[in-house]
Amino acid sequence: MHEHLWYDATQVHIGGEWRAPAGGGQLDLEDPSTGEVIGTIARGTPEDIDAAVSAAQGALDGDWGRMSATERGRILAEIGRLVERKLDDLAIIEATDVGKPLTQARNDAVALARYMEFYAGAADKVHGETIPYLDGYTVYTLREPHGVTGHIIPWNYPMQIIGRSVGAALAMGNACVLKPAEEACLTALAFVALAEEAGLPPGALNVVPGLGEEAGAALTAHPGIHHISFTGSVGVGSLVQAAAARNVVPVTLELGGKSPQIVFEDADLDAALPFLVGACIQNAGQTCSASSRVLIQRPIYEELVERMGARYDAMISAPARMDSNLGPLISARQKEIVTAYLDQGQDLRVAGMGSVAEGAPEGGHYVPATLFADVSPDHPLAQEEIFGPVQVAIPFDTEEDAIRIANGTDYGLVASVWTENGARQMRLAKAIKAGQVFINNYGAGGGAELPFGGIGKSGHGREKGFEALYGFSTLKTVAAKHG
Ligand code: TXE
Repeated sequence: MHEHLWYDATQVHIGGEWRAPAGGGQLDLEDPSTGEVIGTIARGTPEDIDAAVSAAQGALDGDWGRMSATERGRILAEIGRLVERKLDDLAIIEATDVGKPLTQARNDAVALARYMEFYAGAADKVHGETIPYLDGYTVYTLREPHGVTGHIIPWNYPMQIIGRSVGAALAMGNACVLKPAEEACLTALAFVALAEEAGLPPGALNVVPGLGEEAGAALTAHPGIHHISFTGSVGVGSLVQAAAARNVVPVTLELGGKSPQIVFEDADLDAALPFLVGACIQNAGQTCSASSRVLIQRPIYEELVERMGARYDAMISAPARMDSNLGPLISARQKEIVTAYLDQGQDLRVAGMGSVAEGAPEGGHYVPATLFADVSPDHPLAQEEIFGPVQVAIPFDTEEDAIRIANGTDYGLVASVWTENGARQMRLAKAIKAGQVFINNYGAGGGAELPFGGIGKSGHGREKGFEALYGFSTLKTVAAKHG
């Protein structure tokens, strides 16, 4: 499938060059919509990671390290323009690779361009400060890049995650080594080619696809890495943090969640309804911020469950190119995980269930979107991240109940509150344990400006917005004694 494209998926990209992975290994590239192998991708090795880290360090010691923040911003702006020119191509690549409907893949490409635009403008606006001190001193702070930053990303939103992590790291003048997921690495390779066409110096961004336990583990353990940004599962996040601890390197972990939407009886249900369902089933539920729990106050519970259920009944899982509201899951393994959760819900009330499109290829990884109702807050389906189009509805009576249930998981990524009562909005915004709380919306359109990250098992550190620029830099205090 690669012949008409501007990158080579069978190679790694290091120091501005395409090369065969050390060892020459290849991995199968599967189309999740059909289950068919449609090509191969490079199996990067620890040797490739080593070369990529050296190339990144070389860029820091060379042109990239000496470049002004304004100039870095101009390059990011140009990358954004090139991404915009390739929106349709990038959307098709991502839709094929991840199995997500074309419209959603196109939104991701638009978001990638927007991240470049945001971080382009921000690059020269991160300032230090002067600090009043003893007589005879001048004290000020400098914001400096960490150096070589490692980025390990998952398969669910490659373009968005590249935008928010690599974009911010480059804006601050770091040099990046990106290890995309083995299930979906094509847009990462497409991106680095566009970035260099836009003027990014060789070595400032290196992309090494490969297996997590091989290329990924080599990156996290590498002594030449100065910061690691990881998005993925809790289990691997904990391994990444442990590896980073051995080299005493800071990490940003973004690890998913069990995000609640809380609907009070005075809410505008017509406005809420599309968000209640859409925020869970987007990307077939494979979203870290998926709102997989909906907490509904008792007086409106039955009505709302019925209305949500009707939306589920109408949902059709279909191949990405058919652009229905739901695509397949990423892999046979992910389908197994989600199916096992559906089995655990056998005794629960099913309030709505979609179907798989007629003619959807047998080998595609489809599951019907499912809404379970009357689920106890401590049921595994209400506690564990499913990462599929599966949502639970939980009734509650009082505001205190709602807060207790919302906060009653190990996660704390996103939450939303639907109520017209302003005082209640403020109380809940404070009481809910999460990195982002939305009032009468969910996600606020995903704006690049909005800091994002979690607490608890959802991880730590913040990406997006200006916050990311602080995370991808270190602060130096300069105290000059001049008498
Ligand atoms: O994630 P992994 P998987 C959750 C979700 C999903 C589950 C498993 O619940 O069902 O995780 O998904 C790399 N050292 N999320 O298996 O394994 C790997 O190559 C270094 C939530 O896909 O965590 C890939 O690039 N790196 C999440 C990345 O880590 C390693 C998104 C993520 O893979 C590694 C994805 C190792 N030892 C899954 N092992 C979210 N927060 O959105 C793997 N990797």
